[in-house]
Amino acid sequence: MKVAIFAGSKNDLPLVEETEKILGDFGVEYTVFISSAHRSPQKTVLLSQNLEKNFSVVIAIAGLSAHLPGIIASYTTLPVIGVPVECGPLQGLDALFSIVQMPSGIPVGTMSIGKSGAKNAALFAIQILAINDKKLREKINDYRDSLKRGYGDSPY
Ligand code: RP5
Repeated sequence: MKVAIFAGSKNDLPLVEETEKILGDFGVEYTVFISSAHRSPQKTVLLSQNLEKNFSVVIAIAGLSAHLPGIIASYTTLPVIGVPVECGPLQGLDALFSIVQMPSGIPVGTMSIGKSGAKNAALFAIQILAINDKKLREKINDYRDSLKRGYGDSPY
């Protein structure tokens, strides 16, 4: 297993699917865990403490007062990528601030709110794995080429 995907609620699964699709397209193995930082804290801690046996990168998707990525990051030295869910009265701005404002010493790589963040989390995880995987790096280059073909040369 290479990528662990955490979601704070089963209601986050539509966003998880965005991440899964890209990992699947690149042939990267993953496992999905539903575990809340607040409603199932012991389960979250136990899972986080045992990640290093089977995983290389973690993606944590959570909304509202989104402590899930930070809690996981405090229990593992694997890179943790956080994705804020677009939900609740603040539409993900609360989750973005929760995830991005980690105290010095315990980093979480924070993606943008919602679908684009969920997709980029997968791509970022793949780029981390590709450091030691030439074939995966080639796939990323092919993917980037497909972006160029779709949108022309301008990054805008
Ligand atoms: C977080 O609170 C979850 O990540 C979810 O996005 C949000 C709302 O959870 P539910 O009440 O929809 O289960 O824990």
